[in-house]
Amino acid sequence: MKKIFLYLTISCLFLALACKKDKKETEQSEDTPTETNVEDDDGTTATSGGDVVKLSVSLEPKSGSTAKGNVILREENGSVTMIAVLGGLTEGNHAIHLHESADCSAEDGTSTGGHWNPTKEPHGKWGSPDGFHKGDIGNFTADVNGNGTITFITNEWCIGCGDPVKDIIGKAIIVHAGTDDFTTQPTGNAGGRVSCGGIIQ
Ligand SMILES: [Cu+2]
Repeated sequence: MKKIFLYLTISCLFLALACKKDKKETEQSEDTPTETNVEDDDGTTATSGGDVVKLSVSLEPKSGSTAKGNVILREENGSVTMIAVLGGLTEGNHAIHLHESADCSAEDGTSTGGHWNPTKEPHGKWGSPDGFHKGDIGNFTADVNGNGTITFITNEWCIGCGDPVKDIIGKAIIVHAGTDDFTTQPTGNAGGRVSCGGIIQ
């Protein structure tokens, strides 16, 4: 009986110590990312040499639709991230492109011109070896409530760098009524233009 008691006491002690050690390790692993973040922040300001460029674009309804939203564009270290958040859409897939001109004045959005295609390639799926427009972002899905979002990251764009094949300033973001088939030239047969926003700095 005494032996069992002793055994239990030792086991308890061992467990308690193990627990303490675990806690310490957890605390350490929680600390590590914080330190890394601080270093990252320092690195961005000290070594990148390039500023972070951020731009917000509002999209207004077109062609009698209720589709509107907001697009955040952010350039850092040679890469542009686009986050588009749309609402008021019909449920299902919608094409989203960059078009030639930031002019959204026409009721049907046609004042923005065709797809932005500075490299004069055929229309296609982004990254296709057969070619694609620099404005061929792709498709995203709107849910049953008409809300949809898409995140797109590329190093083939810039915000205000002046390079005619990269600079998205002065272009328009267009959301279409339908789906881009990535095949039909030069539009992808994506239907009417239901939402429009000019990329203006
Ligand atoms: Cu389009």
